[in-house]
Amino acid sequence: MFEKVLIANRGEIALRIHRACKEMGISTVAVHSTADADAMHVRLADEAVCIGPPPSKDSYLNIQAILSAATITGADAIHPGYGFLSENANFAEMVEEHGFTFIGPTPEHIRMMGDKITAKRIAEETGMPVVPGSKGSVDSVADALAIGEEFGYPVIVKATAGGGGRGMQLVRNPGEMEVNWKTARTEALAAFGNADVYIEKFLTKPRHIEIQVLCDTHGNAVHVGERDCSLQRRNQKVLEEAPSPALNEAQRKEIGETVADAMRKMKYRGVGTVEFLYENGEFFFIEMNTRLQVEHPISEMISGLDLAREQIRVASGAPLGYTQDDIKFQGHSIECRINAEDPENFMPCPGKITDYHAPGGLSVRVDSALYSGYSVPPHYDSMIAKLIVHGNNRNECLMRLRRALGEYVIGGIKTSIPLHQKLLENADFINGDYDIKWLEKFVGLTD
Ligand code: MV4
Repeated sequence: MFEKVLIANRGEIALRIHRACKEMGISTVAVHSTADADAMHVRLADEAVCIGPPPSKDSYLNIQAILSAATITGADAIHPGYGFLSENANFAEMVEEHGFTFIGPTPEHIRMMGDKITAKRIAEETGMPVVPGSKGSVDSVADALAIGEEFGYPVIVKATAGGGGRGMQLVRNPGEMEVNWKTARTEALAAFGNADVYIEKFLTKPRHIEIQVLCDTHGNAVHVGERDCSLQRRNQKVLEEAPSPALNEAQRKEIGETVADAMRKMKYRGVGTVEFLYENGEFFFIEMNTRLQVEHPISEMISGLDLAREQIRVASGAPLGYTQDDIKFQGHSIECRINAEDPENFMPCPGKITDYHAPGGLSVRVDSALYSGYSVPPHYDSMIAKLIVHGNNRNECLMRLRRALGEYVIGGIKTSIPLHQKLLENADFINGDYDIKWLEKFVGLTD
């Protein structure tokens, strides 16, 4: 096992990884920008290294500075967290070349899943159901129109180097194809340096359901159930729940086993998430995320697994030590993402936290790096806390979540807590009756 891990991230996920390390007897190295000198992840870590000025590109994305910090502190491994360098295959490669272990998948798996056309081909080859559409990239208007005819409108044009909702164009009829196909290519080239696009049948009212997987380097793979992440606004998840209100036991087992089997076939290692659109009882693969995700805690709450710990263990070469049958799902869990933003207009609201009181009690978990007197810097993501609760069933979970949100005091800045409180009073949400379009209607803002 590693003796020292460098955590190449900030905020709550840096704390989450630090805590997993300490519970495994591993010492930790924090890295930070000058804006984060007083941050909680710096305070709790055994050692800390300043790696640059506030802008992420000069600090948390500064590969040379991070590798230097690992070298001077004698770290064995680097954990990238989520965002920043977590899905950068070149970074993973450089980490290994410098003699450190990258706590994540191989650079080849990251690269494969980062190219969405390749990801879809691999998904299909390993037996996962994919969204109907073009076989590879669509390089001419004529080919694009032929795909439209074959699969029927509406279709969606997506950038192969995109993902997470960036670089997509809806095409409702053949008349829109030429302009939208060209726009998609131009935007893809500008945003990602790669103009290649592919085309899929557009699903009009799907849910976003993702499967958590965990794999070791000995050929073992398990799934840790699903998360329903349909409640999003502008490609940002707002609230996630596990299990999905839309699935039954048999469906869960079937898609879970299909995904775990695919992971064994592709020799995936570490934790990962396979994203599907789910409509009319059918699953359609869209993307795979090769990182520990923001919403991993709800899967931990229903399974009892410590996914951060498991990720570190398998990265060190340890075998899982349990099988699918050993994983039992219990109850229901929901995560509310709490952002430093105006709950009315969603404008970011960084600033000083004047009062802070986190909720507690049975089955209530707060993953956050906040403290009273802390100043939320304006340079980074606005997510400042995750409130995660567990209940024996969905209703108990909802009652507990309302109770916990009511206890939460974050004074001095605006937060999205009131938005979550409104959401938890809504009949559609209470009934689990929502899809990926629902939240934007609810907040009364459409793109
Ligand atoms: C789609 C789709 C409908 N049909 N693909 C957006 C995020 C990215 N991961 C994929 N996305 C979508 N792909 C087909 N063929 C609708 C979306 C989509 C979406 C997906 C999940 C959650 C929220 C969403 C909001 C708008 C669009």
